[in-house]
Amino acid sequence: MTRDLFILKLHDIEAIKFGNFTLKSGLKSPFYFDLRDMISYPEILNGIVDLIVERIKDIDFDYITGIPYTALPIATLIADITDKPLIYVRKEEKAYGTKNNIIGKFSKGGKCLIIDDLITTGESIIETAEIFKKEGIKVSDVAVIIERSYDARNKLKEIGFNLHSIIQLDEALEILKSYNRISNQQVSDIKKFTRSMTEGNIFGKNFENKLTKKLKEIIALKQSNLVLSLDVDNQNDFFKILDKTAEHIVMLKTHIDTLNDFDDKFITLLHYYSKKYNFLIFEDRKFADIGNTVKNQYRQGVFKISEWADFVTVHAIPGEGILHGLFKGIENRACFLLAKMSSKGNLMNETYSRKVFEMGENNSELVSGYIGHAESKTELRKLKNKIPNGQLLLMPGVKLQKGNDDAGQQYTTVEEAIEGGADCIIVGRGIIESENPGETAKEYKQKAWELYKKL
Ligand code: S5P
Repeated sequence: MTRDLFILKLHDIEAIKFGNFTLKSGLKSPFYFDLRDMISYPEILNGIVDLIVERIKDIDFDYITGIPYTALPIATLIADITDKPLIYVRKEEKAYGTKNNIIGKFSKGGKCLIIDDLITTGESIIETAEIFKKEGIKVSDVAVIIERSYDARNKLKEIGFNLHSIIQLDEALEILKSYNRISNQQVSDIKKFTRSMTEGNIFGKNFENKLTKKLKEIIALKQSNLVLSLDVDNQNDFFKILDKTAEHIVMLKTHIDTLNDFDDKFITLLHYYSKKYNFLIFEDRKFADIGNTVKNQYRQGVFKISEWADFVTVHAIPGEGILHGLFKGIENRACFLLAKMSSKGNLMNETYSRKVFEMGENNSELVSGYIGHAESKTELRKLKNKIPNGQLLLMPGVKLQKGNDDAGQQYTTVEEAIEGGADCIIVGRGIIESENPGETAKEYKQKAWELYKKL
């Protein structure tokens, strides 16, 4: 069997699937591999055995093992063809008697070839090799069917193992694409996903901090993606609107310096509402100075923002010192970086946004996500695809209808925002200028959630 045919057959039997999968770690993956059922298809099983036998023909080894369960029957067939003794590590540790974790006959000093179906982190291969090592069996070669992470190859190399794979993820994608089984978009989504998984642990790395997690929990709990931007100039209007809208929102965004009658009571009441209705507080301060200055702006002055706001907005333009200045010594606070503004003619181009994402990824304990706007869902999707896994995209400039204001604000619709990948929509005047802000907030919430659920 050729490698092309093998991959197509795996796709036929749904051992390779594409879509939207939630992994054990909670990460959303655009693809999923599960080769367990392959053993029930003799043609596929024989095909892969032939491909592996061909791949390992120049390797010198005394024993062969397969990592239970999936790779064990495969290794058995290979043992037969290559005429090598089969041994394997029991999956459950033996609870009594001699602590013999290796099944089969072997002598110390022998060399064992390990077979596995998929390699992701390399952890199970390393664990197996450790057990062999304790019993005096050497390991230097590992053969796998699908290699879906490149970091694992380097990790194995560092400890002296050669990895022989039948097919790498990128090759499998190319094959499936050339037979029209998947689209270019899917290929680029998957590549983006695997690229964003760094440091060897393909499914472990997630750039999500505690506050991001909390916000995601509230989104799920309240079934809402709505952030209300409550831009009014007095407390009376502020709390009148908040009272009607609080049950529908996941986060309240403030511009505290536009209130004419700010006092400490404002914060007390704001906290009361945030607890009662379970939303987070987001002061849209847009810090943009050197670390030392923002440190004081954040902690001091009339507003003492660091004391009450869960999140703030930050411009990345001064460099990452701004993040260190803001958050040094402060716990349970995070920010959103401005990646692409909604105002007409803003100077944030693609290169700028990419650098912002890099800064956010490198400081993910402080950065929960990004503010990004695009006129269409295609454009927004492009932006979203560059965002590190686990971090959020919040989109301002959203109304029920497209349009502009007379000061450069550009609006696009809830559909474009959510279908383009926004995790939350930030809505201000669309709600607060309506006759009935409570009803309108509910309408935005429901509309966004319906679309979000379908993704
Ligand atoms: O690019 C941006 C970033 C932000 S945070 N464009 C924005 O409009 N915002 C903020 O979102 C803006 O400061 C305002 O508070 C809110 C949008 O309000 P609206 O009334 O235009 O919906």
